[in-house]
Amino acid sequence: MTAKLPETQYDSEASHNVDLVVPKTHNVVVANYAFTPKILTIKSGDTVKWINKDFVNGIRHTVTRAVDGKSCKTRKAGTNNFDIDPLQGTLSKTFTKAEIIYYYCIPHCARFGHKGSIIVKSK
Ligand SMILES: [Cu+2]
Repeated sequence: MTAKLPETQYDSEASHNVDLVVPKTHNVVVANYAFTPKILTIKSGDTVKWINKDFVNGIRHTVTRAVDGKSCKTRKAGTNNFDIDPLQGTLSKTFTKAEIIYYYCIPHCARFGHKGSIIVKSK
């Protein structure tokens, strides 16, 4: 009779295998002129989905990339703005490299401090 490892031991091994890590989707709720969570930490390969809860009231928000976390006016040169789709009220974007992304909402940043950031960590 051959020896067989218990099932639980197989599960334990698998959970420690980095190659099996599945990319996640993180939701950011956009409501009341705020991004929640305001600062989100993710891993490279993960997707962020912004959901505009104010869309039902006809309020448009944008997710616009900034140079830093202080400015409300500067779009980062050479990068796409990833504005929320005005028809759907949601936006999904996958981040593939370790970096810090600062973003803001064009109509509400200066008045309401409507901005956020994403910290992308390497896998
Ligand atoms: Cu806004």
